[in-house]
Amino acid sequence: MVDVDTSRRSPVNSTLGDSPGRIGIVCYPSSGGSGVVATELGLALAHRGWQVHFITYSLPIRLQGFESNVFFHKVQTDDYPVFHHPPYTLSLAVKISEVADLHGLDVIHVHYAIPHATAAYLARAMMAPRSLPIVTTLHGTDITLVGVQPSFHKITRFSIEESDRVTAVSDFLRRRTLESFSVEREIGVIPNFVDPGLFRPRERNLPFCVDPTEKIVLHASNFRPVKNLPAVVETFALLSKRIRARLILVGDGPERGETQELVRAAGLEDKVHFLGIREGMADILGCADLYLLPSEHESFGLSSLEAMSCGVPVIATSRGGTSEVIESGVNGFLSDPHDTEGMAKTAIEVLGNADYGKQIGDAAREHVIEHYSQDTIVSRYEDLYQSLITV
Ligand code: GMT
Repeated sequence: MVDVDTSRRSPVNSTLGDSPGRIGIVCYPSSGGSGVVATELGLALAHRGWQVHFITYSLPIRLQGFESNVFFHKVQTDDYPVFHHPPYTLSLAVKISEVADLHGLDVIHVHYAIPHATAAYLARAMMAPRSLPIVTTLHGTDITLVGVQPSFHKITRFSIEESDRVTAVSDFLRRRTLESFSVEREIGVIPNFVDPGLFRPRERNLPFCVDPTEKIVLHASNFRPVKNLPAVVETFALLSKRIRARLILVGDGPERGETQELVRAAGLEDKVHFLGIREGMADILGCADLYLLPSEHESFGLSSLEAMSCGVPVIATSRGGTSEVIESGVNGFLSDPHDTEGMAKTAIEVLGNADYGKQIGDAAREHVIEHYSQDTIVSRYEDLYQSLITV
């Protein structure tokens, strides 16, 4: 991987020998699901010979180390006292157009509509008459929470309309987008994916989980209100009255302080670990006994997919697109996210009966391998790009 100075190079043409092409990927570099999907997609494409250019304000969390065919372009914003906020969208648009020109990008794929799809639209307009096909992938809150806000609604709709291809990570999100924005265009569904070779069952190796008779309950998120952290703590408080267990919380965000307070108030400090943002999620997930994701809604639920791939039984919210992935009682469980008693009851059944837990976990892994393997889903994105490059 190279941090490229794009400012002094001459344009290259789009002929790349055996390489399928050059792609720019725009995403949020933080630990949120959209950035993780974008990064894993870019890395997988690079392994397939694509030249991949990440364009973000910092190095994406899963883009550590050096990889061939992978380039990183930092978006620099310039501040000035007159600005209340530096206009990131403009700096991003300029950077996209520079990278596209200098490296001969065949396509730009933006993850999370706001403001990335708008910046890509501006970049394409600045580059005319040279074309730059735009693929926009909608991930969830860009539509359900942010894009629908009055100050963003019109520009979100416009940017979706102006993209050459639009995908959503679930049919729930596709339908929600059509309803909320009255767009008439086609939106394809390409679900989240996982590498089952990496996300696999593992021996327990967490230093603070030394007691093999103690069950490990896990939750990972960006600690935003939509993740419903109080339900995680409440469910754990109820189940831990019956089962010897430990709760591991991975990630960070605005609700962390309140969550710590809830844990303290419930007298669970000695049983709950806050790990913060971590690399190596596969290692952590692979040794859990149960994964909780009681969000207010999830368009897909990438973290629960990763847990399922590790053979870990999941209790996830029933609101959103999770029912497209989980068949409740067969390869995981769906629950109203506020029914903490119901979730605790299910958790006790799963954790209290190792055979039952293994049955659900095995079914989950099998389901993921069959439908959500990286190899299969990345090929679908490649087909999408090829349909734009060859027209
Ligand atoms: O809310 C998050 O977890 C972050 C957010 C994001 O865009 O980074 O996640 C969304 O995208 C993920 C990847 O496609 C989906 O798996 C999540 O379900 C979705 N989150 C929500 O819909 C709340």
